[in-house]
Amino acid sequence: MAIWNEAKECMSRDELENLQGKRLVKQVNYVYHNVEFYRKRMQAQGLEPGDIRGLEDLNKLPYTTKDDLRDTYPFGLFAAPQSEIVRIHASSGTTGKATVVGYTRHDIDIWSECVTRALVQCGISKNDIVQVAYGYGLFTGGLGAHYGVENTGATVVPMSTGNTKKLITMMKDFGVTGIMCTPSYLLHIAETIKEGGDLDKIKLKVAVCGAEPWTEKMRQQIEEELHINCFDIYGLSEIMGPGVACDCLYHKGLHVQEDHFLPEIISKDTLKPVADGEVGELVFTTLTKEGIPLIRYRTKDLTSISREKCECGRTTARIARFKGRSDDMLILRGVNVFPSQIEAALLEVSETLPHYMIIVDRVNNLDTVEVQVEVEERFFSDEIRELENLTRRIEGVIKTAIGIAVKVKLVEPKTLARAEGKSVHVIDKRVFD
Ligand code: DLL
Repeated sequence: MAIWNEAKECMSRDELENLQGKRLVKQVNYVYHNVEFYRKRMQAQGLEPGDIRGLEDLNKLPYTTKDDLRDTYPFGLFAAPQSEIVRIHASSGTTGKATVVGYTRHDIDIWSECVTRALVQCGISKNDIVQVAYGYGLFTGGLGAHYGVENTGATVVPMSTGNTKKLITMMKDFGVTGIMCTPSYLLHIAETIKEGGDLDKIKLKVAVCGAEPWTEKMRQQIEEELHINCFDIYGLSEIMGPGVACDCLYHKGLHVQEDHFLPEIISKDTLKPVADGEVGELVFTTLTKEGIPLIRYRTKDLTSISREKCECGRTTARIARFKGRSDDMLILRGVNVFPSQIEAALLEVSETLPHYMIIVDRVNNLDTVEVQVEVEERFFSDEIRELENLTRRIEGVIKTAIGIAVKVKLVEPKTLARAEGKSVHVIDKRVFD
């Protein structure tokens, strides 16, 4: 029997934690004997595999970071020999080298299984036709989603990114019922569908979006605009790719595939675990990975965790919608600001369109922030006073949200660049040296 089938549907927490404990012991043994980096790290702390006897010993283990992956570029953290690695993905680092990950056949099967569970949770079955509009290639989004859709039995249409008109034509002609893409790209697709008067010609019912931070308001907006159910899927290439966690019909947090990925939330300052419900940095230990298993990997994603049973009946832990990343936090005039806070503030103003750009600069040693946001066309033909009033109103809403004054510049629809992959919402021109 394949190892991952040990996890029964809706195990009790005790059963699940028992399984996690056993898998943790096995995974720690595996990395100790197959990855020099981990052997040395553990030895430096006076740790032997035998010291890890279950979940209660997890906090003895050292953390792993993105820098560790960069420092061992390209394959230094691989535990399986090249002959067992059937696929490689890489994520582009903002600085320095890409981080490279490798999968064995078994890893790929588990990945597909995890995406399938997520899709089933979102109501997708073999009766669906699903367009995958994440980028195919080194990014995990395209291929990760692709094999998950196939494994579900649904029909996959591998669109990748890049041709919205063709995507919509096929959506209409094929009777596409599901789509997987970034939420910002789906908003762009929705905009194009409406412009073309195509809304009543599509059969779309479900979207499974992720790969970038977004707000609950944006999720609801997508649902309303396209008359569909829209779900939040999370993942990162270091741990697997899409499907590490996904929300359910109740939208009360993202269920973690806990039999494969052990989550912790830690304080980014003390690095100690925080209580359930408290916001901190999400850390994962892989439990069944063969290619590149990671122990206590610091994701830098900020969220909180709940281990209460969900209304949907699932017992797996849920992580809340992401509050941002500990490393995309902007410090503006000494104040910590997350771009998602500005996005949430903009969504409160009904006249704004969901496309914006935050431009940060430093003039005379003072941080300046300009938020460019698209508003409806009519404001540019109406009296200039209306435009000014709206600008002041938005500046007020943002100031209330983040505590500092920003300059708002309203721009016409379609002025700001549209993303087909991950959207870029911040341009930081400051130089820190
Ligand atoms: O973005 C994997 C993925 C593809 C997830 C498609 C979902 C859908 P990376 O390129 O390694 O992998 O980027 C991982 O993206 O640490 C988060 O900061 C962010 N992220 C991913 N999903 C979400 C989400 C893919 N649902 C990084 N909400 C992660 C917020 C997300 N942030």
